[in-house]
Amino acid sequence: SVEPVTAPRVATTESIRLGLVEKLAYAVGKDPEHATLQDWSVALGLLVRDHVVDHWFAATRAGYSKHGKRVYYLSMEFLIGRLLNDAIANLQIEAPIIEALGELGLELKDLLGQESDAALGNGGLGRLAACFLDSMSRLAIPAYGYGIRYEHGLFRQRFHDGWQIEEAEDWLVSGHVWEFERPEVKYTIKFGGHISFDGQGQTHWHAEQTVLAVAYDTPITGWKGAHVNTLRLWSSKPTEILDLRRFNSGDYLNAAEKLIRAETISRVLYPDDTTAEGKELRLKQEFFFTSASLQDLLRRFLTEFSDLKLLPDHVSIQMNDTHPAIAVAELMRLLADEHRLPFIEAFEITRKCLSYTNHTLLPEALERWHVGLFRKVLPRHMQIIEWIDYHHLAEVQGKGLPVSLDAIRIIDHGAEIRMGNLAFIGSKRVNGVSALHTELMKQTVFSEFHKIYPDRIVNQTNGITPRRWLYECNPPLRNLLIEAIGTEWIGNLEKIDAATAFATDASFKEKFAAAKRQNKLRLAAEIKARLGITVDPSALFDVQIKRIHEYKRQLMNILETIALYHAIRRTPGAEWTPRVKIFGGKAAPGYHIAKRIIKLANDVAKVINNDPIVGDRLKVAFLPNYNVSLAEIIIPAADLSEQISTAGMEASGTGNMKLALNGALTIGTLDGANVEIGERVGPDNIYIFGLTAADVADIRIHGYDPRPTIEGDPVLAEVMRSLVSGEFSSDDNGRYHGISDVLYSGDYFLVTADFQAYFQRQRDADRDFRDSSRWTERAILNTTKVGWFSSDRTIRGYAKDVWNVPVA
Ligand code: 26Y
Repeated sequence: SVEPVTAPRVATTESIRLGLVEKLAYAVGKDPEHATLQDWSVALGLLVRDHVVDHWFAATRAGYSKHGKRVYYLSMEFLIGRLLNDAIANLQIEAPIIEALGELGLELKDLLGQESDAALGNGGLGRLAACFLDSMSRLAIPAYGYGIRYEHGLFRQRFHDGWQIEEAEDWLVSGHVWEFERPEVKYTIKFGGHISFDGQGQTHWHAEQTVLAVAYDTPITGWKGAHVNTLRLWSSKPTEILDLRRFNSGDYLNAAEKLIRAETISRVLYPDDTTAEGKELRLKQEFFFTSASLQDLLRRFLTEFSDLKLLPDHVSIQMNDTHPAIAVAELMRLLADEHRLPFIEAFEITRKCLSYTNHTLLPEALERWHVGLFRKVLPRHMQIIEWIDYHHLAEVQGKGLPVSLDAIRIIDHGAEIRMGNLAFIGSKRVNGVSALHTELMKQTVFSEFHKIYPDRIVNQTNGITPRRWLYECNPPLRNLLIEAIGTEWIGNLEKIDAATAFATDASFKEKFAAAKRQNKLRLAAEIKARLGITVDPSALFDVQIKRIHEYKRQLMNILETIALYHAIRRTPGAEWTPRVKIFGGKAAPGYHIAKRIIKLANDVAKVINNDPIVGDRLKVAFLPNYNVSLAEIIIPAADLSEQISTAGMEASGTGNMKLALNGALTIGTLDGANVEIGERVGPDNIYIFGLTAADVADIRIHGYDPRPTIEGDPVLAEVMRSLVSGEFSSDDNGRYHGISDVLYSGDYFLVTADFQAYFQRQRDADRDFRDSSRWTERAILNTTKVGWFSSDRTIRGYAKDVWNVPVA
């Protein structure tokens, strides 16, 4: 037998230098004379990967020997970003690498910049899944992430004349060193066709189409390499390579048709995170990765155990939103049809294994499928869902509780399948992602379910990994913290509170401000390089970075920018706090208003940035193609964090946590996790304004007329006039009439209702920023008081309240 690798290798400058040159030669096929930066980057990636693999094997062996419970995190999206620096940081091998590269005349940061950004997600939900993988490794929970290996991740954004243009993303084109293809790990996935029963209790699904799901594994290194988990992504492949009948008859091109049809399933990430379109391909993607994942985990379970009744003791499956909610029916199908368990037993087991996280209350984002389409794609699952719906209804009726039965049906009036209801009924626990959001879940979408199952809904407030979002992205602040309080906070962020004692220490304050300035210089250089705009690094950097959506109210920020611009022009000689408004974010390609909001921001930027009266008092920079790598540059440089959603609409937010941790003060509404951030940093260190969720609910009931609000506020009225007059669109005066109309007629997101309060809080921030010493103290307190928002804490919560697994 082959001896397993026992102790992970040690990195020395010498071993790294020799290893690099060897990888360059034998894995990349280049000699140092002719190697490009990209070649060196791949060589370094492969070398670091060897170190990761040593730790990975150790973890996998330990997992098998313990026969414990495994956690499976099913998610359509994993917004991972780059992995090289993350692995180097977690393994603590940066110093020898920098030295070895130096000897070769290379710089680490140049090589890091060569890696493509794995953007297999839209935004918050996908990035949360990536932070959770990191924390599950940190806590040594034996876990697998399961998702789709999209050939093309989220589209790349560029601006043409200020309008968003989407381009195909191509992360795999120059090779991805982190994944291991597992051609032997493959499952058949069926679609369509019909069902027959053979009279002996056996059900047969005669599929119309079958494809293969092939595994690709990426190791996820935990802090100090103590544990490494696996992210397993599925790629779709045809079951036969060519249609031989067609091929032999000379029809070469059409012989490849099935191949293309099969590979289409994992071709591209759906770029919409707000409107759930009932598209067939999307449903196929959801079933494709869910079925492959469940087949895989059942196979793993059955290599260790034989009694499927024991499944809930060894398996916890988390559904990241409803995208994998078909798992409820698919697990039942596998248990009942394939493994011959009675339906009722299959249902019991299923409900003990699965749990569901809800990330949104927006009705348009809740998934529903037309029964006709669903039956066509998944005929057997349609039958199973009908069984669950009927069985569950009878169960509830039996309890005689005063609930609306309409609200708890999975199949809504025989026409649509509500995936949220399916997920709820099939789950042991259902959780929201912030205290407020969980409360609203209980009161709104799931209120009837909550009456029946009062213990099922639990809260797990989101978190972020401190490794990527402080240690890796902010070296100046990281080093300062280590100097002041040591290194414990990196693996245990709540310890960062120890630095609170330094908030009034003159020398620490000075160093903190210097670190912020260094980060701002880095961002200023990026703004210069990407947009040609020169910004003053001592100005207040005011940052709003997130997907563009009306409920997130980038529009309100732009209107405030216009109001400030008007005020500066009126009295340029007054005492102004120089500000740079920084925006980043993508609009879904079909979301026309969101795309027009981007155009407005760019139009406003053009006018303001070129107005000599304004000069350095105000600049506006919308950085294109916001992604994880750009976030890593923007976040450490922010002074002010815009979290200004209409109260009740942002489930949690996680950018709010990243920005606060990096010493930005929040200006925000009492929405999502802002509420909990405010509780921790204290009211003096956050700018809260505007309507509460309760106020918003009230207004929605009584109706809102924006006109008196607009006309009663001369500042807002002037801003509105500028939209209509074409002040920012002289080439097309009518361009923003539509936006003006939206605000005048109903203003669903209550931009005008919150404008005045927002404008006032912004002026408070202006005033406070001028006292730079005091501002620095408050920035420090933001950093030191938000340790609770570590995703390590969140995952401990899931481990205890949802999964019932031990943690390190
Ligand atoms: C069904 C399809 C249209 C769809 C695809 C993606 C629907 C929703 C999504 C993604 C939603 C999402 O990213 N939600 C965000 O989740 C974060 C993590 O919990 C929250 O912090 C954030 O408030 C929420 O908007």
